[in-house]
Formats: sequence, structure tokens, C-alpha cells
Amino acid sequence: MKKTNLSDYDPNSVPNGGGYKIGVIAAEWNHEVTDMLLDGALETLMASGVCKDDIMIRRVPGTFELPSAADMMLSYHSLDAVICIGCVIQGETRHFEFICQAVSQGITNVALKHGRPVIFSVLTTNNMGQALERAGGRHGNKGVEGAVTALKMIAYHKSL
Ligand code: DLZ
Repeated sequence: MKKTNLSDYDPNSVPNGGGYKIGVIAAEWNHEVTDMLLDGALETLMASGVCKDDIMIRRVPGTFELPSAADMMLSYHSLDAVICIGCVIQGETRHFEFICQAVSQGITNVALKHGRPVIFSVLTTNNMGQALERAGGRHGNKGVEGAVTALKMIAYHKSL
């Protein structure tokens, strides 16, 4: 099967985000990666018509904090979606497994609780090189993909 770089999206296939209100939460851990994912997400949202003032940006210490931060954000603010950005890199201990398990299940739970798209823009890689390849390198930018996914899921929600 042909492998595609999902960051190479057709702008005409992405819903116009004018009027959409979107939260973006980025983890501080591995910030050299999450900063680039955040940039990719913000550029994509604004290129798709989302107004800068309609984007709420927040940072949290680590990827583990993303689900609770998204839950708080959706509880206190009227938002159409939240994009969660993080980067977990395999280390010598079992932290990796616990964080990845908690964040993936946690984000799912928050999305279902609030009935809003909560997007998983979290890299889970073996090393920093693999992460950088997915944060603007040869495998695209997972933040861009998260923004496109958020726009499509908001449009889906509004179509119902
Ligand atoms: C503790 C920890 C470790 C070992 N590795 C990462 C990581 O690779 N990426 C990441 O985003 N966060 C990591 N953390 C921090 C946890 O996400 C969390 O912030 C702390 O365990 C405090 O709850």
C-alpha cells in the first residue's frame, strides 16, 4: 500500500473554520518537538479561516496532564474542539507505557464526556529523531494533521 504523508492535505478538502472556537493545549515536555507541532496546528487553523482570537492556547507540564486540561477547558469554555499536543519518548523505565495508555484513554473519555472532538496530536516514539521527523520533518507535522482533523470533526458535528 502506498504510504502517504498525511500533512500534505488538499486545502479545498478542509472545511472553512470561520466562526469555529478551538482550544489548543501543548505539553512542555520535549518542547522542541511540541513547539513545532503547536506552530503547525496554529498555522493550519488560521490558514483555514479560524480567527486568531477564537483560538485558546494553553500549556501544561507533560503529556499526562492533557486529558484533565482538556476536560477543564471544555468545562469552563464554549469551544467546538480541543487539540491536545504532546510528545512521549521511550526511556529506560515504564513511564512511557503508562503515559501513553493514560493519555490515549483519557482523551477518548473527555471527548465522549463533552460530546466534542478532542484531538490526539501526541507523538509516541522510540527516540527524539523519530519525533522530529513527525514535527515538520520527512513524516510531516502531526500538529497540522491534528488541526485538519479538528476542522473536519467540527464540520461533522455541525452537520448532524
Ligand atoms: C515523567 C515524564 C517522562 C519520563 N517522560 C515524558 C515524556 O516523554 N513526555 C511527556 O510529555 N511527559 C513526560 N513525563 C511527564 C509526565 O507527562 C507528567 O507531566 C508527570 O508525570 C507529572 O504528572
